[in-house]
Amino acid sequence: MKFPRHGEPAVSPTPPLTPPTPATPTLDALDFLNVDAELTPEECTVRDTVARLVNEQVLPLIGDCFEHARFPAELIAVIGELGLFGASLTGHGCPGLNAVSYGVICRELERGDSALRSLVSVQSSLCMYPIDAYGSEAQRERWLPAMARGKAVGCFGLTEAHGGSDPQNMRTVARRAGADWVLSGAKMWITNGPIADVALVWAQTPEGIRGFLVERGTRGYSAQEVAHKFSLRASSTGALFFDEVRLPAGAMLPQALGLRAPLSCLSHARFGISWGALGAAQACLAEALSYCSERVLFGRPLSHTQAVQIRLAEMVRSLAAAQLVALHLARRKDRGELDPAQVSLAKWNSCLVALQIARECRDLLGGAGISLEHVAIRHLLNLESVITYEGTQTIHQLAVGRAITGVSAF
Ligand code: TGC
Ligand code: FAD
Repeated sequence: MKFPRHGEPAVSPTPPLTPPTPATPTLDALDFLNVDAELTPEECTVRDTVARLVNEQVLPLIGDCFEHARFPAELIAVIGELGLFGASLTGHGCPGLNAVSYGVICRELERGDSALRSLVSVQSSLCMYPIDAYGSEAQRERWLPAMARGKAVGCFGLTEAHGGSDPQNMRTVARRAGADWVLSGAKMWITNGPIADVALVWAQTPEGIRGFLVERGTRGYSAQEVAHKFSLRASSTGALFFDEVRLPAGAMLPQALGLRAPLSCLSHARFGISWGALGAAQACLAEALSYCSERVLFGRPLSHTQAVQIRLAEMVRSLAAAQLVALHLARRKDRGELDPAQVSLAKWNSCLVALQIARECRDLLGGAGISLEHVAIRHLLNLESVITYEGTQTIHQLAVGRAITGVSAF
């Protein structure tokens, strides 16, 4: 045995590392279980159309919009021309696409930014859907064709400043004044509020909660942008104020009475979020994969280390499972078999999965992860809103808890 002489290294120096062999992935991290292979040709066409819009017209500008808190209003017309507003509705200029197609639209848009999915969620599920389901024919004709083309924008005013989780406790009221109504109160955190041509406002009446269509410019109605947001900065969010706003009888949605009506709209929008949030997660994961395969530390790319592969694999696992849940939910929705508590489970699951993935990806990028040069921090900050609006995580956990125990613990 040869002992090292004084001054010689005890072990031979590490031989120079051979350059890593080029990686050849065999499966797609963003769709590990090939869930998209289950899409019909029509659903694929919808996906590819929205993907092109996002790649060509959203991604080049969205980082700047986020940084400067600018809502990209120029995209409204483009989205309208593609028929993405009110896509699930039939008639009045709407294409009558199925639930999977609506999900795919939400996913692709949110791969760009949650602000754009928010725009479409509110316009489609929270404004056009209730006008279609609960409105008069005159209200449908007045608003649906214009909203479908992006010529008019709507918003949905349910939340009030004293507690959005408990909308039954709203203080906005509408009282009858002859044939008219007089609306008083305020709404808070309303997506599209400052830019909306029409606000669907939910108010207490002597008969129960009712919905009213309030047009921009109506005397006593004003909207104010919410400042200082550090999330959804490319979305327009506002407070709405109603100071004795006089509305004609035709402003009330005749078929909507009670909290059931706004909650039914939320079921549609929450379904869309269960797909949408996964688009944000895909964007973050794609970025982190590429970064980790190029970032060389300690002589090898990050993606060649066990710890990083385990973290990437964990993200793929939770994303793939959430994708299956979303697709299953969509097919059930198309068959009319969906229970609202199932939507709660999916909305909660997708938001949590996406938020965890965004945070993990942000971390894998190290210091670069806090820069808007990369997408992770933007999606991470957006997802803090997405997990809060349309019912917080706790609200959805309690909805699932109620469904499995029969006891309401809200
Ligand atoms: P509850 O007793 O549960 O229900 C009252 C009536 O409504 C029916 N119902 C539903 N119907 C359809 N779809 C649903 N999801 C429904 N949930 C309940 C229910 O059957 C009942 O009908 P009926 O005929 O017996 O009267 O009412 P509750 O007061 O106990 O409410 C429970 C709770 C907490 C779940 C509800 O208040 C709730 O969901 N709170 C969260 C509020 C929320 O999500 N707000 C969202 C505001 S909009 C928004 O955030 C838009 S952001 C959009 C974007 O930018 O993308
Ligand atoms: P609260 O209801 O005050 O909740 C505070 C905390 O208490 C939360 O953690 C919640 O989970 C918890 N909590 C509540 N109840 C319970 C309970 N029983 N047990 C245990 N914990 C509980 N609303 C609209 O109407 N239209 C819109 O277009 C819209 N857009 C939005 C856009 C953005 C960017 C944001 C941030 C919000 C938007 N909202 C909108 C409002 C959103 O729906 C509410 O923020 C949400 O419902 C929560 O209400 P809140 O903020 O008042 O929180």
